Amino acid sequence: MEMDMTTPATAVEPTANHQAPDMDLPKEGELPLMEEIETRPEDHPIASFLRMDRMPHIWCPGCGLGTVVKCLASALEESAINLDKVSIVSGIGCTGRAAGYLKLDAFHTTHGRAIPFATGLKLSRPELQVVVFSGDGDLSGIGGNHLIHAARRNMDLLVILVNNFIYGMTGGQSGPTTPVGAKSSTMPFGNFERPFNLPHLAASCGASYVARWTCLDTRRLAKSFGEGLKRKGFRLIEVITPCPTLYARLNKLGTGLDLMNFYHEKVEIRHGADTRDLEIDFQGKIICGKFVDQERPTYLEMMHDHYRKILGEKYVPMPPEGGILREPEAEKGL
Ligand SMILES: Cc1ncc(C[n+]2csc(CCOP(=O)(O)OP(=O)(O)O)c2C)c(N)n1
Ligand code: SF4
Repeated sequence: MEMDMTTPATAVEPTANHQAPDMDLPKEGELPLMEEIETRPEDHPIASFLRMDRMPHIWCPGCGLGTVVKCLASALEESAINLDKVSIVSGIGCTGRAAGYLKLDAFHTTHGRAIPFATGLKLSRPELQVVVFSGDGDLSGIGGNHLIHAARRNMDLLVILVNNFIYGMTGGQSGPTTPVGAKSSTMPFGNFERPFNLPHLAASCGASYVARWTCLDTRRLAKSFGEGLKRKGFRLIEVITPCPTLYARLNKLGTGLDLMNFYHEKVEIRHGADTRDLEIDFQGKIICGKFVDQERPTYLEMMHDHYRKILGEKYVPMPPEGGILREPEAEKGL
C-alpha cells in the first residue's frame, strides 16, 4: 500500500516493494529457462534516460546508486518535464558518476563544486531545472560551505545527496556523515566525530524542501523526486544508500541486500518531524519522510525584486529563455 506523503506516520509500515503483487504468476514449467531469456540493453526500463554506450557502469554489485538513478528517471518520466530543460550536475565520487550515465545535459564537475557550478548554470539559464546529484562527502565535506550558502540563499536547485556514510570512491575514509562508532579505513577503531544531521543543517539554513528516504523505498523516493522537481528554491533530498564494498565490509554488515533488510527494519517514517531529531546513530533507527515543504522567495525572485526596487526601468533581468543571444530571432538579426 502506498502512503500519501502528506500523512504523518510514526510506525514502520510495509511498502509496495515488500508485498507480493496481486496477479496471476506463471506456473512451474511455464517459465522460460534463464538461458532462453534474451536481455538486450535497449530493453532496460530506463534505457531512454541512460547513455547506454557507457554501460556497464562502474558501480559494485549491491550498490544502491543504480536504484537512485532509476527513481530519478521514473520521476522525470512521470513529471513529463521537457528533458531538454533539465541539467544534471555532479561532483566527484561513485555517486558523481551519475552525471556521466544520465542522458541529460550533464556536467561532471570537480570534487565539492557541484553546487557552485549548478548555481552559475541556474543564474545564467534561469529557465533550466538544475538537479545536483552527488555524494555525502562531496556535498557536505569538501563542498559543505557551498551547501549551506545555497540553502541560505534559497537558490533554485534540486539537490539529491546520496549518503552511504563513507567516502566510497577513494577507499572508505570517514566523512562528515559517518556515524559515531562506525569503522572506516581512516578510523579502524571506530569514528568518534559527531556527524552532520543533514536535513537539520539544510532546514536551519533556510531550505524550502527537505526530505530523507532510503533507496529501499523506491516509490516514495521517486515521488519525492517528483515533488522536488515541481517546487522552487533550495530542495534537499537525502537518500540513504548501501555501499556494500566499503561501509558494509569494514563494519561487517553483510551484503547490499542485508543493508536493504536493515533499512526495512529500522526505517521509521515521520513526516514533519522536528529536524533536530533526525540524527543517525550507528545501526540505530533511520527517520525518513518529508520534513520541510514551504514556499519562500527564491534567490532569483529576491534578486529581481531588489534590483527592480532600486533601479526601476533601468533593470534588465536575464531573459527567462537564457539570454538574448540564444533567442533565434536575435541570432538571425546578428
Ligand atoms: C579536490 C579533491 N580532493 C579529493 C579528491 C579525492 N576524492 C575523489 S572522490 C572522493 C570522495 C567521494 O566520496 P562521496 O562524495 O561520499 O561519494 P561516494 O564515492 O561515496 O559516492 C574524494 C575524497 C578529489 N578528486 N579532488
Ligand atoms: S564503493 Fe560503495 S558507493 Fe562506490 S560503487 Fe562500490 S558499493 Fe557503490
